[in-house]
Amino acid sequence: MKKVAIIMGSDSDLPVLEPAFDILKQFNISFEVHVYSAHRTPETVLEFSRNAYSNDIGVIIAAAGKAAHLAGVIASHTAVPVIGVPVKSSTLDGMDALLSTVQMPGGVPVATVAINGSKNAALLACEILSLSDETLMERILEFREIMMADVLKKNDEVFKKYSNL
Ligand code: RP5
Repeated sequence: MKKVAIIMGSDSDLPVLEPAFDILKQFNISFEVHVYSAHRTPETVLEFSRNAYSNDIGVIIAAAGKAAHLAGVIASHTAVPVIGVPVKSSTLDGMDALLSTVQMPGGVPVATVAINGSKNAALLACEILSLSDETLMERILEFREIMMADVLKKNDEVFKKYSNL
């Protein structure tokens, strides 16, 4: 199976990406992690993006804060799917990164998740890879079943504790 690449604009973004590492490990997906910045290391970002497909990368997760151009710049140099994670790292509460990541011009898509939404970025990456791997698809469906059971268990508890019938 192809691997996932997680790119972040700064090592200060690392805490936001921990949930993505956990999910990918949980689903046994190989992944590589880099600190590359669209603004501070533009040549490295270009080289990484151009070689992503031949390096057997199936999905790229790109996380950045502030003027977050990383995901868009990567997407402009490769047709490997790019998932953007806007990072809350400034006085603007992540809105700057959200808009910089999500507002891509037509023709160069970036699948943008919520601010700091690296868990969903990893799950989406798993879903993309699962299209060519039935076992992975089954594991994702199992994950959903467990999530559903957890929520319904909480519903029972809350219903019993707070309802006043
Ligand atoms: C962005 O600027 C990074 O992705 C990070 O979220 C933000 C701040 O970077 P540092 O100044 O902490 O390195 O490029």
